[in-house]
Amino acid sequence: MPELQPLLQNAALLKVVTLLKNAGKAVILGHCRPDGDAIGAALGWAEYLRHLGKQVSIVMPDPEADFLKWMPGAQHILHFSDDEQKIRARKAIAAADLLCLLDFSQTHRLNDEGLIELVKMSKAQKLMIDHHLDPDTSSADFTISSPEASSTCELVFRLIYTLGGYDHLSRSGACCLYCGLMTDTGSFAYNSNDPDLYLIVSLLMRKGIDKERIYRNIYHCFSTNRLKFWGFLLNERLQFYKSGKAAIIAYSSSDMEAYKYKRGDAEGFVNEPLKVRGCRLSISLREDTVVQDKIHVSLRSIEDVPCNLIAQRFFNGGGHLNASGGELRCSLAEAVKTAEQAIEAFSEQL
Ligand SMILES: [Mn+2]
Repeated sequence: MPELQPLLQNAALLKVVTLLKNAGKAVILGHCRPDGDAIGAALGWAEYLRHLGKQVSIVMPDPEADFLKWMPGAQHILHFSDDEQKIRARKAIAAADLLCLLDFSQTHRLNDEGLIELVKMSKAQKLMIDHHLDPDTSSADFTISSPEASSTCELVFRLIYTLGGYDHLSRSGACCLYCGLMTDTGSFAYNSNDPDLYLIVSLLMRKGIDKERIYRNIYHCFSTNRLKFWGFLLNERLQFYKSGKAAIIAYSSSDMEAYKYKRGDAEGFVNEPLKVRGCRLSISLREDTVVQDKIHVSLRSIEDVPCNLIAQRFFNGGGHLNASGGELRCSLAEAVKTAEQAIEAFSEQL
């Protein structure tokens, strides 16, 4: 049976051990609009830190989508966007001697000036664990960055395993970490060719998690409105370009209103066009429901089509090779034009 290799060795491992040993009160932070990986990693890591005897709070800039609320422990996460919880979050951060920055590589991903400032000014030791590109190592005392990892949950699992914490991992903790592995790989459809990933899955399964139930909780949780909204987007708002090699989905806040859109309802839709044979790039443009002329951009691709470069050059964003995001400040119609230019500019690579 192959063995899972340690995540860190020697000096690096010692540094993390020392960081943890010196900490009594920890706060775990994740990125805005936290996904299954951010929430899963935070909950899994929190369990381990509590096992070490630390007092732990989890602070997210804003709430997770409804389909993640069932995750064990999610109900105790503090949302900085909530006035009452913000007070508790501020207190926890002020009292913390360790801040763990999970699933983001740049503090602007906290997306709240007040929260960013709190983290920057904090005298606590900071540990960043992340798998995004270009980590801002200056924002943490120690950074575990591994862009080739499937997910932050994978890194957190490997770290817990390396630190000897696997035996103490509970079924709930395993369930949370599995969620991140599953959601960040589209249920092992991409970013998941590392054979060691399945060693980790096996080790998580040995904790008694019900992965079929987890799958249903995450993916088979549509409201009737959401499913009909997807049908509407497919029929009315999806355009193909370059003989089907690229796609743009553009929808307005009034489209969302018509289908009683709830946060998370469009989650995953950007992947749909890639189901078409030969489609290699999908760009989704979503109008903000509150701020005028603000467009949320999401990009997905396959193989060597560089979403991250397209996001950088055209959409004020970045991310991974096959999954990136960005933002435009313009009308939806102008955003479509920008996306068409992006497809034109990268047509050689399609
Ligand atoms: Mn992630």
